[in-house]
Amino acid sequence: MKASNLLILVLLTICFVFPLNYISLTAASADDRGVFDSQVNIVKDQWDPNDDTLAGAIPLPSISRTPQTHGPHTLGAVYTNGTKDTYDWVKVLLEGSNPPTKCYKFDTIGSTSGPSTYAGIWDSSGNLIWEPYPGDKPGDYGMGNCFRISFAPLYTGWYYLRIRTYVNAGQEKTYSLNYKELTWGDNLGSFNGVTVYSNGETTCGSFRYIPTGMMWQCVEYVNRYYLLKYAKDLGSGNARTYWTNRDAKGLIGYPNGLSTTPPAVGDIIVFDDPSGQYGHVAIVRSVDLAPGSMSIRICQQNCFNDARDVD
Ligand SMILES: [Ca+2]
Repeated sequence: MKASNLLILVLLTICFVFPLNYISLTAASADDRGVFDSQVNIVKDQWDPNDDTLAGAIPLPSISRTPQTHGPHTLGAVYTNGTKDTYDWVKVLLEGSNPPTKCYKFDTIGSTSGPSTYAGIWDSSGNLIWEPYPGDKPGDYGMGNCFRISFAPLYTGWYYLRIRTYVNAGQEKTYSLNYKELTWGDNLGSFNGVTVYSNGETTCGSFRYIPTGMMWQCVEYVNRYYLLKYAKDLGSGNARTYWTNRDAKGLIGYPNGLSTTPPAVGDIIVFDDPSGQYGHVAIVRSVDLAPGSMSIRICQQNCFNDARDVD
């Protein structure tokens, strides 16, 4: 048995990578608010109407790993000239490179009523450069009334965030914007010389790719490990598919609880996902078969996103 050809399935009722991806906008409620807005002269917030355009974007204070909040803002105000407050623009100076080494998170988590917020990121020339789910609520992840974006810039400069209400722009909506730099890209240590990087938060998808996958998901680490240690290209796919597609990947599966072959260092552990979506993968880093202390240790990305991922 070659260590690189062993695959084990472990059924767990956890998903390390992403929460379930519900979409739960209540359209009837949103429509009701839209009618309501057109009939009431809502008091505008302190940044209106200047922040209605990119040119009037409100600069955010220097971004750091300490969470900060800007607001509250109220969208949907009807100005005395009859126009509406449809957009709020903010701008922020972000550090970037190609490939990126930093990732930032923007969200309106905490907003629990009214229509959902919706946002994208523009450059200083007014070009939309980041909208993780075009046509959908970007980064919403089923939180209903919020958006959430993680963004890894490819260059250093000013970036512009435009916030509006989802479906019907211009609806009344009060929200606060949360923002911070993630720990994404931090070197957490290494196993057999293959570096483990922090994904920042398990709920963040950077949507930045290197040949071994999305930086820094669990699958990317396993792919990079096999490429560097075994010169083996495992391809792509969500973590759980490393079990179901094991034949195509040139791997041999050993079902958990059924196989009598113990795992070996360098093997892949595949964790299933009860929702049938993402799952999780990790590399076996040590095996103890002694009676009484029988255990394995694993090395992984995007579980704890701290030193425990290599411990
Ligand atoms: Ca505005």
